[in-house]
Amino acid sequence: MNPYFVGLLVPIAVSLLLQKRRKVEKKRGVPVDVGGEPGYAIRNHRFERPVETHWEGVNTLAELFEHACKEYLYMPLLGTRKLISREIESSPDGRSFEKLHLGEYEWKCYAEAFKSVCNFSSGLVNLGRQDNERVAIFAETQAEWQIALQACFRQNITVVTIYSSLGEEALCHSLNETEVTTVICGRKELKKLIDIGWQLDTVKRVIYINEEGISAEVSIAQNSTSWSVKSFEEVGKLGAEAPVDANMPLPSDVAVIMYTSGSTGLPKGVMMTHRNVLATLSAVMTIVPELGKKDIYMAYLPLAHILELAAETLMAAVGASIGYGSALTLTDTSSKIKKGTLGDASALRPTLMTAVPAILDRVRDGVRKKVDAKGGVAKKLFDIGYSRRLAAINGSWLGAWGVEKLLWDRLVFTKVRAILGGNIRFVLSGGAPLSGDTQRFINICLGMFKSRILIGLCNFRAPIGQGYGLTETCAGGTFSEYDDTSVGRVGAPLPCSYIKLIDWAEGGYLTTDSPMPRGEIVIGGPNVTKGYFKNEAKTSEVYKDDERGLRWFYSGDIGRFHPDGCLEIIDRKKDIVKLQHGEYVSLGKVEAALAMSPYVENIMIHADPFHSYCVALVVAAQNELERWALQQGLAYTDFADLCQKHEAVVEVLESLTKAAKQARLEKFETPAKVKLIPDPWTPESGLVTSALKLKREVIRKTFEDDLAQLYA
Ligand SMILES: *[C@@H]1O[C@H](CO)[C@@H](O)[C@H](O)[C@H]1NC(C)=O
Ligand SMILES: *[C@@H]1O[C@H](CO)[C@@H](O)[C@H](O)[C@H]1NC(C)=O
Ligand SMILES: *[C@@H]1O[C@H](CO)[C@@H](O)[C@H](O)[C@H]1NC(C)=O
Ligand SMILES: *[C@@H]1O[C@H](CO)[C@@H](O)[C@H](O)[C@H]1NC(C)=O
Ligand SMILES: CC(=O)N[C@H]1CO[C@H](CO)[C@@H](O)[C@@H]1O
Repeated sequence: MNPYFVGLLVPIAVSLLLQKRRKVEKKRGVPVDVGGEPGYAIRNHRFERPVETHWEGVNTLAELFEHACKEYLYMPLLGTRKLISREIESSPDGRSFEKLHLGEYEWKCYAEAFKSVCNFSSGLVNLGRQDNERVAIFAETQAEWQIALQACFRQNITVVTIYSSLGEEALCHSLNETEVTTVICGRKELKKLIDIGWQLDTVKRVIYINEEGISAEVSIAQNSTSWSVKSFEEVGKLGAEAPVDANMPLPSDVAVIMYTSGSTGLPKGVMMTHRNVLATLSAVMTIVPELGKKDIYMAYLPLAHILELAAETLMAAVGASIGYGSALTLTDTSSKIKKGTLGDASALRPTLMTAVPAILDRVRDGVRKKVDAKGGVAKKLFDIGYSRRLAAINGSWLGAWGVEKLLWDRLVFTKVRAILGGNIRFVLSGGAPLSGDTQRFINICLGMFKSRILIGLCNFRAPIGQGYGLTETCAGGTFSEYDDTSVGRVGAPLPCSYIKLIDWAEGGYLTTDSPMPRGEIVIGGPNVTKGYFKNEAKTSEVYKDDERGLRWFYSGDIGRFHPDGCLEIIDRKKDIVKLQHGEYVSLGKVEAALAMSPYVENIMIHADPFHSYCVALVVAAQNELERWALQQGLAYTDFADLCQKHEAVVEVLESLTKAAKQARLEKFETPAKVKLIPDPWTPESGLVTSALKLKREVIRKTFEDDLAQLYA
């Protein structure tokens, strides 16, 4: 026989055999017997007891950082881009945009970072900080943030974190409630502080991070407040001149009080101990493959978000490098990047990044738009490549066939990967459930086949891991493993958590449901935080200690367990409304289904218990709607006017009804009326959180009159 022929046959045969074996589903979570309220509980398949620390002899975050700095001395840790120029561009309609030209990354190594941390931490003490006084970090994600954080840990100082996008009232509340004496901030934030200065009883010191143009604010603060105002460098210098011994915390000491932007009411401060955060980091260590010195991490999400804080702390523990950027400068086409210059990802070429679903949705839409715009051969190629890969991931060996794989890689996917720098091997998505569609798209476009032994035998590695966790559980929860290519699920419990479902009879979710147990998600383990700061009532409402000494957090989310032990989030208790005739409408589910309509940029379903139908507020997708209007020859003055047109409303409603039919929604779930909104919902407008989740209460209030009209 022709030896080439044999050479071809063997891998095919082996891969077919393997494929048969793969059909036996891997168990990722297994049932476990736990205390507390009865339910159906699952643990990680590899760990019988929740893990607490991955690093021997390390029990706090302060020890962890010191340990890493001593080991990785001259490896790069913190990278920042230098600003080359700032320009103002104006568009034809008179609006102006700021564009940045940024340089290469400049690095601080572990040893240098450690020195900065020690100096800053000594400086804080020298400034006159007393025991028990808390420090707030209120700034955008940047290297100084991380240095300040580690500096506080070394002096057993509890750090209060605040979302940059929180409103004035919430900001006042958080600083006041925690009696913060020292605030570390950037320019924008200093401005906000000055505005509310008269309400801040406890603040004595402000440390500002030097940014272009901050001197104006500094001089206002110096003239009009009683604060002692110092720059970040001054404090470091103060510490270098008079070093102070470290005052290391205990594992049970509170490391961070994190104020989360609640969708209702004032934000609540979640108290996280060093042990809590360490347990989460240790768990993630076991899950992301081969995390270490070779990794470069793209840091751009808000550090006041537990996902980012945990990710960066972990990177600094394993010898990886952290390059700082921002959501507005992430890619070459990001809105603040000067045309023809590099975005953060292209300059950094990261291997790892975190993302919230909204950002991945944008990447997906961006690629789709580009491909559609090219049309012709390019689009055909993309479509074929995409479907071949989909088939390959699905387990058909042909698509994974080496040569073909390389071909598609060259032709199509290299270009897509280049958007995020070309080296991404893992994206951690959290903050909200990722749509299956986006997850599949990113998997296919960014995924890599790891060939083993023979070129034809390739293992597909999903580049995206979806986590489910909450600030209250210190981001501990579930995590989808890298070899899990299914979509729409959030994976098995992290090794630091048990996940339990308990009955929610009123909503119709029971652990005895078939084919899968369903119920409210309750999370237990060493990662579950102490509770809300100065809020006993709320804490005891959602946290419970069981008779075996384990602490549980009641998430309010509804989930179900697949037979392999992976969790799927299917609903939220708060987001289910009972209509007049007793039917339940799950707002999130309906919104996700209707978002498939091309006219929808954002959508909120509103259901009123006194009516038998629901209605929708739709932020209209300008491009699509204007294109349709053009086709129809519909005349209008501007987009706001188009959104008012009866014809446009009818068109969108029809499109929504179609999407609802496709998703097999019930009639009562399909909105009967719709209001089109021309202006996008952004965190700045306060209508969505910084993770771009809807703030239902705020939106309802803002569009009160419109909603009333829809029900009139
Ligand atoms: C750390 O600070 C807290 C209060 O801020 C205090 O209760 C605790 O005892 C301190 N820990 C150590 C090891 O000094
Ligand atoms: C700040 O807190 C104190 C009590 O700790 C309270 O009396 C005061 O009204 C609060 N101020 C604001 C602006 O919330
Ligand atoms: C602050 O005070 C200094 C000196 O008293 C003065 O030169 C400066 O203009 C003042 N700045 C502002 C913003 O009022
Ligand atoms: C992949 O598999 C799923 C279910 O196993 C199936 O529904 C889908 O059609 C398959 N897709 C392709 C492109 O083969
Ligand atoms: C706050 C909290 O729940 N702490 C617990 C963490 O886990 C250890 C051991 O699993 C418990 O002893 C703590 O009480």
